[in-house]
Amino acid sequence: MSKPTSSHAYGIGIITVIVGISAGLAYYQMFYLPESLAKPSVSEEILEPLEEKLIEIILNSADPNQQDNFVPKLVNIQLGIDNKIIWKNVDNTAHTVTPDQPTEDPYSGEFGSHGVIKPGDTYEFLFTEPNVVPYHCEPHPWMKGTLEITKQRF
Ligand SMILES: [Cu+2]
Repeated sequence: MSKPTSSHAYGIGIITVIVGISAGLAYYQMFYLPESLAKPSVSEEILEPLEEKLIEIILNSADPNQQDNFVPKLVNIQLGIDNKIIWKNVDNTAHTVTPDQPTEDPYSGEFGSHGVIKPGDTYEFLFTEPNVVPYHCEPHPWMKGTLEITKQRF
């Protein structure tokens, strides 16, 4: 006598769970997922900085006895001023720009040249957030540089 009632309640319970899961999935796909995949909004002046910062990989950089390789070695960068950095390899050996620790910019993604920068080639990266990034050259680990990215100073 109580059996039909309990199986009825059981059925409603299952439907409730299914509806709940579908609603959750729909929310995840329509709202949560696009938002988490979308790039963060970055102000126009940071996306289009006034200047580019040039770092040269100078001749004979592969020589461990040569002091200078990434020139300049320590670079202060201001967001909105010169936060687009270009490495130009003016050496006759291929080099890399590789962060000492994996470094990601929320807008530009993973920092570092994937593969080598051949003689005459460039590698560029746009930083959009303050950070301190020590980096090196993978084949010649004595080649070291540091970037200090700060907010614009007025
Ligand atoms: Cu190198």
